[in-house]
Amino acid sequence: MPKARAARPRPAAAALARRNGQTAAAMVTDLRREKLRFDLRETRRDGKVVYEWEGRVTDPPPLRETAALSRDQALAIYRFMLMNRIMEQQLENLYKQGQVVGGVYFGLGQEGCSVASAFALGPDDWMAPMIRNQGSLLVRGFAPRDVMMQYMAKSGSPTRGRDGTSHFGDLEKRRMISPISMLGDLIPVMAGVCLGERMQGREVAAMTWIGDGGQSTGVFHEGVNFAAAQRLGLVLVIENNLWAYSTPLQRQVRITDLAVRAAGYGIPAFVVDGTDPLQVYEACRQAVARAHAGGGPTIIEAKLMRMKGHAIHDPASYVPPRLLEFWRRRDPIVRFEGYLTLKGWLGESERTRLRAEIEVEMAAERAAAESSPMPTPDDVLEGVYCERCHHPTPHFQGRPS
Ligand SMILES: Cc1ncc(C[n+]2csc(CCOP(=O)(O)OP(=O)(O)O)c2C)c(N)n1
Ligand SMILES: [Mg+2]
Repeated sequence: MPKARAARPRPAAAALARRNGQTAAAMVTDLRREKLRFDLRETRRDGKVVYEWEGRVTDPPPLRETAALSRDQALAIYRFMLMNRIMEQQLENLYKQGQVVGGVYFGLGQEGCSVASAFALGPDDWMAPMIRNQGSLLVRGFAPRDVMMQYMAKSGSPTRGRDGTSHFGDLEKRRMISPISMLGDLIPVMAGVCLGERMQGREVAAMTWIGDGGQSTGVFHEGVNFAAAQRLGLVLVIENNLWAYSTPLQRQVRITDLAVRAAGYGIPAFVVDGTDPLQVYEACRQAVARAHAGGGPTIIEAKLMRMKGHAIHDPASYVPPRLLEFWRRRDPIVRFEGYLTLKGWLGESERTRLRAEIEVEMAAERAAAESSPMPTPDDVLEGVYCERCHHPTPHFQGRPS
């Protein structure tokens, strides 16, 4: 009979947790000052599915203070948010004037999340925005005219009129991967970007965004798991805006906080109020620092609301009006203005001046976009594939010794 092995002493719970990684609960840090307490009830009226909102329309708490942002940085974020909103108002006007080829997508109510998350990236980090992250493009150095020309399919647009929405990137200067319309597929791409950088001896952060709908794809799982297993610096912002087109979150998943999925990959996550740019910045900054240190990926779930339809064609009549009213009170720009005013960083006259300045700037951007000619038929076959416009050279030949 084999000799019985002496029973090993049971490690203390704390030591066990250290060895096995943290527990699921410990891995999610909730930075919110307000928990959302409402539900949707699905009923039928005249044979049609109708959603009724069960909750109270309350006022939001003040924003969460962070020492991570200086006055100048906070004001820069505010300016980008305003630009984001005013640019989208111009895009809506351009569409209504028949100048847009195709649709227009808006990030109304999500400006604070788009801007503050991108703001947390360093110059060597990468990003890959989704359609609603037009604010992140501004942070990364694109001009509003680039976005406008893109929607108008003008020859001066980043894709020289070959695409009518957001499918453009900039590998050379801005370290930006073009959005991929197949939801979820940017995640493994960004994990691959981190891997490529590591093979060249650099640990970087690669940020991308995904919606509550997009996080249900299989490739989300594959991508996040790969990044986790390889400890790649993926920073994944889940913009949980409660609707995936006309499907409410409750119809799609049995969990309330999508961040808890992180435990399945053994990685940390944050839950933040997506209408509070300070929380978004704080969580993303920590995630970026972790990526730079080779610590692996982080998920940040931002709770917010898509304040318009899926795109301009969609009146979003399926959204209960009181739900919109609840979130209208959480307008990120209004909330941030309140914070900046309380801090004494933004006075009434400065606010008016800034807004007027951006209006003028945006009108000039629009005029420049309008004056760009449409592409001509003779070069329609050019600029789709690389015609020696790039000079790809292998950066990496073999493993670093
Ligand atoms: C893999 C995949 N499935 C379906 C679609 C079609 N589609 C485009 S956007 C969208 C809804 C996305 O909702 P969500 O991810 O919550 O993002 P939101 O629009 O709310 O920002 C769908 C289903 C797609 N582009 N890719
Ligand atoms: Mg959504």
